[in-house]
Formats: sequence, C-alpha cells, structure tokens
Amino acid sequence: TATPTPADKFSFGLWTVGWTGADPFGAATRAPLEPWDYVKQLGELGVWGITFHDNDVFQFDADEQTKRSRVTQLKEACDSAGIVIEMVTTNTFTHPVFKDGGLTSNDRGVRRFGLRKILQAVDLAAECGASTFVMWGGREGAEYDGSKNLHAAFDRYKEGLDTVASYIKERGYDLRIALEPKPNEPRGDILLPTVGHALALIAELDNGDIVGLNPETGHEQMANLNYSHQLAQALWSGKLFHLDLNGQRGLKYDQDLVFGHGDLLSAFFTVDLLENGFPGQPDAPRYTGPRHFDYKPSRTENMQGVWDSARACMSTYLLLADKARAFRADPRVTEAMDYAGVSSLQQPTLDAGESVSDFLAATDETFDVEAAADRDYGFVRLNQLAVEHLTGR
Ligand code: GLT
Ligand code: MN
Ligand code: MN
Ligand code: MN
Repeated sequence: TATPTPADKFSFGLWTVGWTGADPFGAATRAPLEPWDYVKQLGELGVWGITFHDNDVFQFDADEQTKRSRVTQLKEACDSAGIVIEMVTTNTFTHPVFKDGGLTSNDRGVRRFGLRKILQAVDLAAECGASTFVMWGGREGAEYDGSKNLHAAFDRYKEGLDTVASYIKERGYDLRIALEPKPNEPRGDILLPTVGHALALIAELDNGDIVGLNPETGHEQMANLNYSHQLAQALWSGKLFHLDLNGQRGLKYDQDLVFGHGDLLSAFFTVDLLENGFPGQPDAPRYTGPRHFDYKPSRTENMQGVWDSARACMSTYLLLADKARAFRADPRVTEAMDYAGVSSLQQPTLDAGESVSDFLAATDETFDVEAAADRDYGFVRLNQLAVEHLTGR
C-alpha cells in the first residue's frame, strides 16, 4: 500500500464513508456517525479535503439555529483536523418533493423551492471556503417519454443554472459550478446523461464561463463510455473543474466501487492523464484540482471496512500514479509512442498560412496511399507496455 499525505490533495464526500448501506432492497448495515467524526478519521488517514451536501450536515427540515450550530461544529472539526472543505453541493434528490426533479420539475412551486435551496447551499459553500459547487441533477429526468416537454425542461435547466451562476457572480463568490452527468438511476433517463451533453448545455448558458464539469468514473462507464476520453474532452474544453473517482464493472446499476476496483486498465490511463497530462504536450491543459472520491464502502463491511476502503481508494491512486510515471519514463514507451505517431498528431494538418485553395492546388505533393494503408501503428505493443508496467513486470 501507498500512504497518502495532504499534498496528494485527496478528498472524500461525507456521503461516501457516511453511507450506511441502505439500498432499495435492504436496510442500513452500519450505524451513522456524526459528520465531524468522519472528518476526524479522514484527517488521520492523510486526507486533504472533504465535500458534502447541505443535508449531509443538517436535516432537510432543520431550523436556522440547528443549521448554524452543526455547520460551525463541522468547520471547527475541519480546522482541528487540518482538512479543507473544497466542494459543497445541494441535495435536490432525497426528499419526496423532488421526485420529479428540482430545476426541471413539472411543478413550478417545486422549481422555485428547489432553486432557493440551491442558492442557500451556494451561500453555505462560500461560507465554508469551497471553490467548487457541484450540481448533480439526479432527479432531473423522467421514466416516461410523454411525461415532460423536453424543450421546456432544457429551458428551465438553463434558467436555473444561469440564475445560480449569476448569483455567484453578483455575490463575488470565488466559486465555480461543476455539473455531474449520469445517464440513469434514480430516474429512468436523466437529463445531461454524459459529459458531452453537459458541455453542449454549458455552451448555451449566458454565464457558462463559471460552469464546468464534475465527471464520475462510473457514470460515464454506465453510458458505456471511456472515462479517460471524457476527462480529456472536458480538459480540452477548459471545463474539467472537479471529478468523482470510483469503480464500476460494466453496464449495471451505479456501483460506486473503490477506485480501481472496476476497470483497472482504464483507471491506469485516467491517473496517467491526471498525473502526466497529454503525452508530449506540456502546454496542454492539466487538471490541478482535488483528487476526489465518490464511492460507497460495500454494505458487507463494518466500520473497519469503511476506513480500509477509503485507504484503498487513495492507495490505488498512488500506486497507479507511480506506475504511470514509470510508464512515461520508460524508453521503450517513448520509442513505441514515436512508432505509433502519437506526437505527430500535434502537428496541424495544414501548413501555417496555407489557404484551402493552395492546399487543393498542391498536386505535386507525393503521398503513397498504399504505403500508408500498409503502415503498422504498433498500438498493441504500446498497450502491452502499459499492461506490463501495471502488472509490475
Ligand atoms: C449522490 C450521487 C453522486 C453525486 C453526489 C453529488 S450525490 O450520491 O450518486 O454521484 O456525486 O450530489
Ligand atoms: Mn455514482
Ligand atoms: Mn452515487
Ligand atoms: Mn458522483
């Protein structure tokens, strides 16, 4: 195992280690602790930061005084554990009032109630010094295609997000919104099912400059997508504001396994991208934010297993980071990447200043179609080198 320190910038949602194991088929298998008790333990594990929903700290119907005292107690626990509150979010999915969503419910009263709850959580995020405000629209969706005017739903989603973003600007908060895509569960179909869908909505916002993404490993994999590719496109768009690392094994319910306990080779390339950036392109955008885990300690585990699994998330990440560094430093990998043409992709296809008509007129250009068709790229050998590093050969 590899032991983390706060310099590694690992963070955990309070709802992760705090999950008591209640699922749609069974009752809780562990007793809940108070938020500050989780903080203390996470501090001892070498964790840098925590994240939470408003209702991870106080109940949905808590009065102002209770909210105040519980938030204060949490902040004090973070201070004494040397832990940062890096992200805060709103729960607009647990209470039955949100059964048809918060920002996109068919019921306007619910939308106004949900928007107020979100804005109050924005104030809380700023008060706690968080830099990211995640918005996972878990209930923004439908089971039945005829139950929603989807055109209006996108209008209301845009309206809600723009209202929250402009409120952040108006207040001068140093806070950015990160949308978290998910294809389904708990709704049959959730709006913004993937990173690409969220990017497309952000492009339509009036205040989209402070709206980006919080992609989760398992959520992209539930849509049968490649997580590292999703991170790459979010980075390329300047929109990778935050992330949720975990594990998922195939197309099934959202497993929220320990990071690396799903597709390990994919996890390797995720860490490789996060730690080493795009290959041979040091000026390309890099992710420098928290290494945030959104996982669930399996309900077969007791409290020992909760802390073991939190440690496992961080240890897996650090072990993969070591492997990824060794992979990039390996001369055989450099050679295989050159052979594969990896660095050549950086070269623009047209010459500098070359016009389309010049390009079309350049008939003297010699290109051997047959030779290029016969070319060996050696991608398999390159991938095998990754496997060899990963298996410690
Ligand atoms: C919920 C969801 C997660 C989100 C959280 C943020 S809450 O547990 O399953 O993926 O990241 O609202
Ligand atoms: Mn999940
Ligand atoms: Mn989840
Ligand atoms: Mn998540």
